[in-house]
Amino acid sequence: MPAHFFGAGNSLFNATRTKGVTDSVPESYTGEDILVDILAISDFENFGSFESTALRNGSGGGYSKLEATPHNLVHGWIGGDMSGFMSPLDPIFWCHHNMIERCWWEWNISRGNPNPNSNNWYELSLGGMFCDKDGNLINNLTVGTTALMPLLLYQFDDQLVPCSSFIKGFSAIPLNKSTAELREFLEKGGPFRIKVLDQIKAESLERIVVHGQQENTIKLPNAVRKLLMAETLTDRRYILKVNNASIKETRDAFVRLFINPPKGHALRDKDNLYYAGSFAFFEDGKHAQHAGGNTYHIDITNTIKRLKEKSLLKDGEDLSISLVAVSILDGKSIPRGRVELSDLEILLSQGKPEQ
Ligand SMILES: [Cu+2]
Repeated sequence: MPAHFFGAGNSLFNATRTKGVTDSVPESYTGEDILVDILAISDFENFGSFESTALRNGSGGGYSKLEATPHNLVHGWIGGDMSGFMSPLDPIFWCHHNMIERCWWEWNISRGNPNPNSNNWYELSLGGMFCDKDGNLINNLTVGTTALMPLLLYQFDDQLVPCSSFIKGFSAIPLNKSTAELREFLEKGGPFRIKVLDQIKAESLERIVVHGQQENTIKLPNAVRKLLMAETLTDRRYILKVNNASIKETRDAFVRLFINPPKGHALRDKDNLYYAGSFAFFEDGKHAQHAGGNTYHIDITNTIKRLKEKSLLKDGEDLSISLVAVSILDGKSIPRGRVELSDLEILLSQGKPEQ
């Protein structure tokens, strides 16, 4: 936690935080290997979030890796105002979001992955949410406009691209695109979801309650095992879709998923052989029971490959998924009943986004 954000009388200080100047965000939330994995995802739907028709939950949206893990985890870990929808009250919010944007910049502009070519995304209004420098409400801002900001307003100083003369005093490092080409690329977008080749509901029974560092193991139907055992072609990916996940009372928990762990195996960190991914919550705990809960996409391809290589996933044997709820703040157990989800689906998808 940067020291600039602490100290009595400091306008950057916010007393509601649960973390102090001596704390560091755990490596398992935002470490280099975490970001390397996220930035390697080529479709927006699995990199950031799903297509949505409104900003808040219940609009058909869903969380993917950048948003479900580093974004949500840092919000919850800092705590206080930062853990919910009033997070911009804490000045450290702007640093956190700038870092998320830096990741987006790297993914979108440096690596050339397109933003969604969908009007639901591009034309989604942010009107009435921001002011100009004179304090007047801005009513005509859209998500699409924000995608152009690296060309119109500001850039990251180690990633300068050719831009308008608006930014003075920087010598731009040319990418292999001109300003006009880059603008066209940003305005046009591209395919943003991978093609689903096969889809199996793993569980659509009563709600699954996830609690503590105990196993919440769900046996998967044989059809799922068959799907996962099918030869893994290089351009195939396995995505676990978690539906209707919700959290009660607090929002300081996240869920880790493990595939086929042996009975009694201690399920703890991301370095575990069976670890498949995680997702965290970001919502107002008091109003968290909106219809439907949250949806998440978790790419489990690498875990499946690893388990197959080590013969820990075999034909003819049971296949299970274990879910463990962990406190974001201290890694400790979460009381029974705090986290619930209702069904899981496994999607077999094509690796590259398609129109
Ligand atoms: Cu945020």
